[in-house]
Amino acid sequence: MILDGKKTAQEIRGELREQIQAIRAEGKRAPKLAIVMVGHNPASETYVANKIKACAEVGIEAEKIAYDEYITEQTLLTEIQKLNNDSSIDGFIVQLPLPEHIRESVILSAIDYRKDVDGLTPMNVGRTVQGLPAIISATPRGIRELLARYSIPTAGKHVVVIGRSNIVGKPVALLLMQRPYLSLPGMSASSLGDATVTVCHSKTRDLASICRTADIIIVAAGSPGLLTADMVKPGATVIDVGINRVADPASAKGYRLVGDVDYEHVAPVAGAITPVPGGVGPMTIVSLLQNTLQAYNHSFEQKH
Ligand code: BQF
Repeated sequence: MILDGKKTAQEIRGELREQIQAIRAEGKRAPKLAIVMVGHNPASETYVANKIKACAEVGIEAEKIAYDEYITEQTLLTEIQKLNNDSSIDGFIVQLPLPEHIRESVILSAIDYRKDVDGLTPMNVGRTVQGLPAIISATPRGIRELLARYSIPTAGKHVVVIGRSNIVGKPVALLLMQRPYLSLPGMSASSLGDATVTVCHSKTRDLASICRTADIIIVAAGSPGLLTADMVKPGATVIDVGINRVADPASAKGYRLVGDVDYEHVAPVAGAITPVPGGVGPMTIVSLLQNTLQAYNHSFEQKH
């Protein structure tokens, strides 16, 4: 079975669009997302364009705020303070990666957690750890939603996560090991969570044997073709988070996207698998929209 993230994300956008239409029908303003972009990394430009287009489709107002790649950390912090204090903006993200001279941790820590719709601030991560209401980071939320919509339970299952980044590996491991009833508002009720999670990384010994014991493998290593067929138990679910550009003179753009999974050989062994493109990527974008609506609803509870 192919876990079609493109189609699932489209369905969720339809649901969001209706929810936002209902809000507008009450005479309330539209939710608004701001996207801070520093410099001009071509991949980031594409991602930001994807986000702006998705916002338009559901009725979220989007504003791109672009800065020169030489902006100082201090100036960027000042700009973030302005967004924190701007009541017309429900949520904002700082598109990653940032240029080398800007410390990602310093920037992320400055974002008001109530507006942190990427769910990457220490506050949202810590609140997630403690099972408190929080904004969940976009890719883990998208993965959980995809599993939920395909009725793939995680309770009691062995989930192997490959990759330990702050953006994907660590938070997805945390999310799937959670007690589900301590989970967060805005999520469809489900049997997700309660997994036994193993997190693997570049120093892990005998990755292949660990993977072969997995019911669900989540690959977020940034290494094309890392997961091969011999590492997958027949019938296991394979979630490919990798987005790698490989040169392809035959394609119009000169490259094509491949994941971290040797799809051709793994797909016949796996019980369910996400393609790249069209798997986790679109789910990540739609999670950002869900998080923005969550931040908007919360701001109305507080102030209006
Ligand atoms: C698809 C991202 C690495 C580093 C920073 C749809 C996206 C990608 C693929 C997308 C990503 C990856 C994003 C597909 C946003 C996901 O059809 O397969 C959408 O736009 N993404 C990002 O903002 O920053 C990244 C990956």
